[in-house]
Formats: sequence, C-alpha cells, structure tokens
Amino acid sequence: MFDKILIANRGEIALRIIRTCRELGVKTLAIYSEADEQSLHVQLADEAICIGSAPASESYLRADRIFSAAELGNVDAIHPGYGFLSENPVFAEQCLDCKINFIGPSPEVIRQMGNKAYAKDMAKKAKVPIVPGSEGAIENENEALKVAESIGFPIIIKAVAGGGGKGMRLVHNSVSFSKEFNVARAEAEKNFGNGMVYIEKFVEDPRHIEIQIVADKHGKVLHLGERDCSIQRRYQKIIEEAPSPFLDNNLREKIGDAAVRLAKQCGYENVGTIEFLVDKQSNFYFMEMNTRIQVEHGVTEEVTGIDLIDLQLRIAAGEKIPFDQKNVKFIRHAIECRINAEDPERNFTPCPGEIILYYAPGGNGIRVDSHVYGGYRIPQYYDSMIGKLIATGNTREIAINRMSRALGEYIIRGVSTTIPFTKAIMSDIDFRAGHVTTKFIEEFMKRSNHGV
Ligand code: MV4
Repeated sequence: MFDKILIANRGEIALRIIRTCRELGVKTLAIYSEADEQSLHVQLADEAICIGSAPASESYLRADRIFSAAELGNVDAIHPGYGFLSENPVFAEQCLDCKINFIGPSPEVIRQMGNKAYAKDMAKKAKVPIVPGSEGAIENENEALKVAESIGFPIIIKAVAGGGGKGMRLVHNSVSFSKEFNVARAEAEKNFGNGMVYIEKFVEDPRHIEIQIVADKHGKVLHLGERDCSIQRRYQKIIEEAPSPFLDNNLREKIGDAAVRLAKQCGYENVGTIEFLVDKQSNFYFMEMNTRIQVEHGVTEEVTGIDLIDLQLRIAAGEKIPFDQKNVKFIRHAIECRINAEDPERNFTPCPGEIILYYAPGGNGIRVDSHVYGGYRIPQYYDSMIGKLIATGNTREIAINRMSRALGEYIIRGVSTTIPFTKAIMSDIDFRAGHVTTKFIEEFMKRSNHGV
C-alpha cells in the first residue's frame, strides 16, 4: 500500500478520500486554492499546500503546480477525485512520467473512452448493444442525412469529444437536418476543440442506468450492480438510487455482464462506470464510459458494503480484488439526494455565500457526505453541490421514508438549497411507484408548483 498520496481535488470528495486513507494508514497531502483556505479537506489532511488563486484554471486545473506539490510532499500516488483533471489523459500520463502512481485507469483507456465514437466501436466489438446510428464520426452532410433517413427520425447528433449531454442536438425531420448538423459541428468545434460528430437514433423517454465496474491489474473484472440516475435536470443528476426499481435480476445480470465484457475489451483497470439507456421494452444500449470515481459511488457502497475508495487504492497499488462476483450481494436499498446551494424557485440559480447555521441529519441508515459547516462560506468559483445525503433501508419504501425524515431534519440557513425540492419528490406518487425516467423532473415541475 502507498505511504502517502496527494488528493488533486476539493470539497466532499477530497474529504471522502482522506477518510479512507486514514483508515488504511495512508498519509494525505491536500492541495487547495486561496478560496479554500477554510475548507475541511485542508484541516483534515495530514499536510496541505496552497497551489494558486480561486479560479480552477489557476489552481485545481494546474497540473504543473500539482506536480510541484507532489514533489515537495514526496507522494507515491495522486488521487484525482471526479471533475477537474480526473479524466485528462495528459495529466494521467504526466503522473506516470514522474513515477507517481495515478489512481485510475491507464492514460490510453482514458483517451479512448473520451472519444465517444471510439467507445461505441469498442462496445460493438465487445458485443454490447449500441443505439443504431453512424459508424463512428461523420463529416459529410449528405452522407449524414442518408444515415439519418435510413435509421429514421427523430435522431440525435452528438459530439465525439462531448459526453454528459454536452453538445447534443435532437433533430425531428429531414427539413431541419442540414441546419442542425452544421450548428452541431460548429458548437463541437467551439466547446471541445473537435468538430467531429456522430448520429444516433433518438431513444424516447429512456431510463439512465449505470453499472459500477471494478477491475484489478491481474485480469479480474467484476460489476457491483447498477445505479438508476434517471432523475436529472439539464443533465445534472439530482437523485440516484440502487437497485433500480425497473430492473429484475435477469436484466440486471444481462447489463452487468455486458459492462464487464466492455471493461475487459478495453483493458480497463481500477473503478469505472458504464452508462446505458434502457427503453420501455427493456432494451438497453451503451451510452458512454466514465473512467473516474463518480459523485454517486456512495449509493453502491451502501448497497454492497464495499468501500470503493479503498478498492481504488488497493488496485492502483497492485493488490488483487479480495472477492469474487458471487460474493457481491445487493442486500439493501439506497437513495441519494444531492444537496446543492441553488434556489429551485429561481430556476436553480447558484447561491454562494455564508452558511450561518448548519445541522446535518443522522440516525439509523443515514449517511451525509459533505464538506460544509456552520460559518463556512461557499465560494462562487466551483460547482454548487455542498453535500450528498444517502438513506439506506431494507426496502425501497423504507429508504424513501427515511430520506424524507432526514431531509426534514436538515438545517441549512444563509443560502437556498435543493433540500425542499428533493423532499417534495419523496412524496410524489410517481416517484414512490418507481415510475422514473429521464422525463421525470420536467413532468414533476409541471404538476407541482415549482414552475419552470
Ligand atoms: C440519448 C438520448 C436518447 N437517445 N441518446 C444525455 C446525456 C448523455 N449521457 C446521453 N444523453 C442522452 N442520450 C439517444 N440516442 C437521451 C439522452 C438524455 C438523457 C440521458 C440520460 C439521462 C438524462 C437524459 C436527459 C435527456 C436526454
């Protein structure tokens, strides 16, 4: 195991990593920006180094300064967390060049999965179902129209370098195709520096189901079941849960096996997530692969009892996964609500500022992963997530009731949060019935008085 690691992140995920490191006896070096001097990750790490001013482009995204800190601290490895440099293949490569372990997959796999057309091709090779569409990127407008007409409208145009919903365009008919195709290419060029796009049949009203994968350096690849992340707003997840109320054991095993096949096909190592769309008829299609630990990993930890950060460190240090697929049991039901400093009454505008009073819920089956406290000032420079509340119970109904109870206990004064919004969802009839698709939030906003 490592002696000391650098955590190239901030907020709740930095704390989450520090906690497992302390349990394992691994020393931690935090990095921070001038805006994060008062942050808990700085307080709780063994050592901390300030690497720049508040904007991420001057601190958490500055690989050169992170390597200076790594050298000063003489660390064995870097944990990138999520966001920031976590899926940057150049950063992963530079770690290896400096003889520092990167806690994640190889730079090659990060680069390959970052290209969404390439990733789809890998899925096809691994006999994982994909949405019908163009074979790889498509540059010629006339050819693109031919593909669209052969698969049938509506179709969706996606950026090869996109992901997470960024740079997608829905096209309903051939009349608007030419315009949309050219806008998509121009936007892809502007946003990702890569104008390549590909085409897919549009899957109507799907569920977002993702499979947690773990893979060690010795060829063992397992899945830890799914998370249902269908409840999203503008591609931002709001609520995640496991098991999915939509999957039966047969479909769970089929999607899980498909995810394992893909991870093996691309020589994956460490933990990762494979996203699928699942339609009304239970057809499932590969969407994209995330080569990092995800925000919602705690849901899987609660359901399986497995510490995913512990696994990440062990795998990166060369240890074998200490269990087999047959030992992975999905015993309980877990639901996570993201707590964001945003005002749901004002179109979810971010609300940075000082938290003047803070009391987090607790009790049976409640887990709060957060870096904030009373008197903490939420900086305006980073994302608005200030914590994650996870409720676990033996059944989905118990987990929902527990979540509702915990949200009612949560006190955050000084900034608006999404707590009341998620609490209203817990009482929603469709949510309680498990009728959740990617259209849920839109429909919930219409029938509740949350406006638009
Ligand atoms: C789709 C789709 C329908 N058909 N692809 C959005 C995020 C990105 N990971 C993929 N996304 C979608 N791709 C086809 N061919 C619908 C979505 C989508 C969506 C996916 C997951 C969760 C929420 C979503 C909300 C709107 C659209």
